[in-house]
Amino acid sequence: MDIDKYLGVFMGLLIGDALGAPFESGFLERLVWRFIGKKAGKQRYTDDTEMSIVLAKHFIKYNRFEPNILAQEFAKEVKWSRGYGRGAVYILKKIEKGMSYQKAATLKYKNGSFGNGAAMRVAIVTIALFNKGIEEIFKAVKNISETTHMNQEAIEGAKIIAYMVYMAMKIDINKIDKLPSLNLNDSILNNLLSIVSLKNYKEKIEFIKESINGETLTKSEIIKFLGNGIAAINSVPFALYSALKYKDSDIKDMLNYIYKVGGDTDTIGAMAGAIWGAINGLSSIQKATYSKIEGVDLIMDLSEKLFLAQKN
Ligand code: R7I
Ligand code: MG
Ligand code: MG
Repeated sequence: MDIDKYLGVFMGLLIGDALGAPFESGFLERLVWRFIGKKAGKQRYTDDTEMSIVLAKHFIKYNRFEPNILAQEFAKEVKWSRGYGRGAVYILKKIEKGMSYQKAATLKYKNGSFGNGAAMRVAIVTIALFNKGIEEIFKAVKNISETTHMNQEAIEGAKIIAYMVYMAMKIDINKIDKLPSLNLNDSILNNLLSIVSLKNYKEKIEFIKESINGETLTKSEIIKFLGNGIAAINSVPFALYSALKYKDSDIKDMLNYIYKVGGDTDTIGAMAGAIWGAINGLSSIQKATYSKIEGVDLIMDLSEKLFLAQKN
């Protein structure tokens, strides 16, 4: 596997998150971000990237994922200024005080959170375990999701993003022109459907299959048919639609489209950014796109270390 794709995944996630943060949610959130959204002149990243960094550092240290330790590490890192979900903060505070994640994760919502917090960081699981294959990745996705998200919808959303990144890593862009894009979209979506078990995801992916090769969906169509909110079921499908629709375009065009639709812009940007980066690699992103974003050197360093770790 090419290091450019490792860099592409993590940088795509960072870029989608940091550039999307100023557009997230409603008026109040955007107002707050106007005051705290810059750090030393650079655009701040949010919880999406922060949790991904924790995952990457964890894997680099242990060369595997240990959910109990990971839950503690997530908990230690939480800062309100990164814009965490309210349920996530609640759970992580309990874990920090010594409660097991198995207990904490269903305290606030009895079936566990259906938010997209497991899906937003899951691309890192795919690149860390890429050489181990998809079954190992799926096992880890479930275990890692459950440290904060016990809800089946949240876990399924994470599984979908993990698999999309996995398939995207395998696409050879030098050959993409020779493959009719129409067939590529169809085969990716068919593969995806084969691993999805929840009906509401299946329906949305079927809808994407029907619409992906037509006109780009408008804002109101996205909101009506796919959703653009904080629940995994309302953000994962839109992220994968955007990544497939814009895979041959500049990452900025994809992100501008996502930000215009609005809603959970940082997270949808992070998930789509990771998939886009897995297809195209960092070398396809102009430096100017990320030159004013916080954390670029760190993300590059962690991506390289993950790349080297998977060789072992
Ligand atoms: O899923 P999570 O980590 O949130 C990630 C989102 C991303 O957009 C980040 O950028 C950040 O902004 O937050 O955090 P949770 O708090 O677990 O879930 C997010 C929200 O979904 C919660 O604050 C609730 O509003 C809602 N939610 C639920 N509401 C009712 N019942 C999640 N699960 C439930 C539920 O079971
Ligand atoms: Mg965020
Ligand atoms: Mg978000």
